[in-house]
Amino acid sequence: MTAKHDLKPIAGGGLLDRRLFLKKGLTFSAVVLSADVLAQGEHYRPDSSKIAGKPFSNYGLPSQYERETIRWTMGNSMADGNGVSWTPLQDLEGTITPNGLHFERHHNGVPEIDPQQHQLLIHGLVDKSLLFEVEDLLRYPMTSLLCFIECGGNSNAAWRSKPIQTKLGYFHGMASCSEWTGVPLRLLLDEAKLKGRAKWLVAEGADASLMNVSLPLEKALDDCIIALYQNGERIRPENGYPLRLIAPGWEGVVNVKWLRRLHITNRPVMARNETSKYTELMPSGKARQFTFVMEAKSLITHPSFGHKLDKQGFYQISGLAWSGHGKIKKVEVSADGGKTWATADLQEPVLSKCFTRFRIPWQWTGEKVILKSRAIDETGYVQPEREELVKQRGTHGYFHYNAIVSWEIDRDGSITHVYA
Ligand SMILES: Nc1nc2c(c(=O)[nH]1)N[C@H]1C(S)=C(S)[C@@H](COP(=O)(O)O)O[C@H]1N2
Ligand SMILES: [Mo]
Repeated sequence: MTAKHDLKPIAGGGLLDRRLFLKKGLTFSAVVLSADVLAQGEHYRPDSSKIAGKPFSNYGLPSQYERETIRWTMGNSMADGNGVSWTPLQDLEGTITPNGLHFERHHNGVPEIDPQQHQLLIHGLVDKSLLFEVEDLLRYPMTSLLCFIECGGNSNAAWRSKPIQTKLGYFHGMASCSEWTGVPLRLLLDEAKLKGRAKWLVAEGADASLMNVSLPLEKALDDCIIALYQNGERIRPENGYPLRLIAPGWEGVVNVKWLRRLHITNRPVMARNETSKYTELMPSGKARQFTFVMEAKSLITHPSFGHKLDKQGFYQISGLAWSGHGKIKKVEVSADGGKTWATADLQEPVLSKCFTRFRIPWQWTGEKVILKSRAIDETGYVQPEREELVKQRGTHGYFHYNAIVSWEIDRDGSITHVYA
């Protein structure tokens, strides 16, 4: 593609003004059609228009030509069904993750739960213990919210001393974004009447791992929901059917799936996933614990590793940014390895604790360049460079990696992941 217009870069490496597309008279295709080709095109009858199409289907699937847009699955030997499947962020656009591509993280497989047999118990430091059938919850007032879920272990390969060469989704794809609908947790806790000493709740799943974690009641009463629906349909088994906890902006592990019990307590239970896991040894020799919020991050999804630029000229750089602290305020992009930055366009609506799509036009002149993106959230927090993050957190880290990601575009248009 070439754009013959006012293509004066606004930053190094050929970055163009984000408002370029608002201008009239842009041409993105250099080809001028001959009269012959034009006539042929006008009268051509594609094969698909010569016979009746296929019948209706009860549940739609993607086109057979999109079969490579799949989750990449990775089990481990710690337990049956323990592992991850990654969202192919490099192949998707917009902000919503299709349900079949939402990342998965299970500690002991996906349980098969009959909603008629499933119950949610709320007990402990409450005046009234409550037991809900799924049917009961379906009759409660509901609310919908769009938010990302990101595993605290997402991007952990980037702590390694050498940059991993793999597709974006295979090391940053433990993050997905959906519209979740369910009952505000506050409603249920108000009904149970919390005792004065109540400070925490311990949420437990009904899967074989009986995974449990502690959550401060402050968060539970703020914006958590007991979700029953995901992007309009009932939650998929992989993501917690028939119900799960959603704690917007907080690390994936507290979003307990197949939720069966909320035990109200006055202190955390010190479960495996908040002591031995999801804690981090800092350079001081002390460990951080209960680092719930996922801090601002951004990724250029296109172009990224595995894509190839086949010619010089015009491209649109596209990516995702999000912050567990609120809205994304700004995303800046660099095409010269971080020397100069230009502000990207943010796709509306920009929502709190939700994926935000950013885009910026770019003219590639065939030179070797390094692309980077950096997110700034509404608290003023700026996504750090890798060097800065390592300085703060040392190299024993595994969780909460959120440094700037750099892609090097070589002269032949191939793309490598670099630390720059
Ligand atoms: N019951 C239960 N809940 C769970 C888990 C689990 O294994 N069992 N995994 C947790 C972790 S570590 C993450 S990152 C998220 C992943 O949610 P997803 O599989 O819907 O993407 O679920 C959390 N909730
Ligand atoms: Mo996780």
